Amino acid sequence: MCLGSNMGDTDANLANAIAAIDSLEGVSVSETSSIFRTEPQEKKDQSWFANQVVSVICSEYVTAYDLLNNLLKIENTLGRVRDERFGPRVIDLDVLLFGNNVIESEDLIVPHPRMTERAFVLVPLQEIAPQLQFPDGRGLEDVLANLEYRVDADQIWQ
Ligand code: PH2
Ligand code: MG
Ligand code: MG
Repeated sequence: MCLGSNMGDTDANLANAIAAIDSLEGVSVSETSSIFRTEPQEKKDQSWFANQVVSVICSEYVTAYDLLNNLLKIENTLGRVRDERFGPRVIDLDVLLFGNNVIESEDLIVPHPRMTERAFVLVPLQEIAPQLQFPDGRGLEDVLANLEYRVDADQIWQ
């Protein structure tokens, strides 16, 4: 999943979210990327984000919807207020992939519909899963090669 924050103590928000995800029943955090400082996308006039990508191992009885609902609860607990779409947020927890599943329901779309356009997702993802393939068979490297972005140390412009 992709974690993002651009309000308050962003790094503490990410760390608190990871601890909360790891303490969910049947879910354990396996890999965590480093934290990147990323230029805001979609809505440009807001603070830069701290973004991080983590992978989790789920018990077989945890569904993508269980995960989604628990992530929404964690967002609320950490003080997320939903007002403006794409606007500033204390914490955003997005399911990117769920194994090789393809889900297109009203509540949840997996793979995340905008992930292949977002360097702030793909660059951290590459750190923890360089060999990753999307359900349609495309590799992470090919998808990144089609994007215009710049990485300098922990900063990502796009
Ligand atoms: N999240 C958004 C909109 N734009 N930009 C960056 N850099 N990072 C984000 O996490 C982000 C964003 C909506 O979820
Ligand atoms: Mg998001
Ligand atoms: Mg979200």
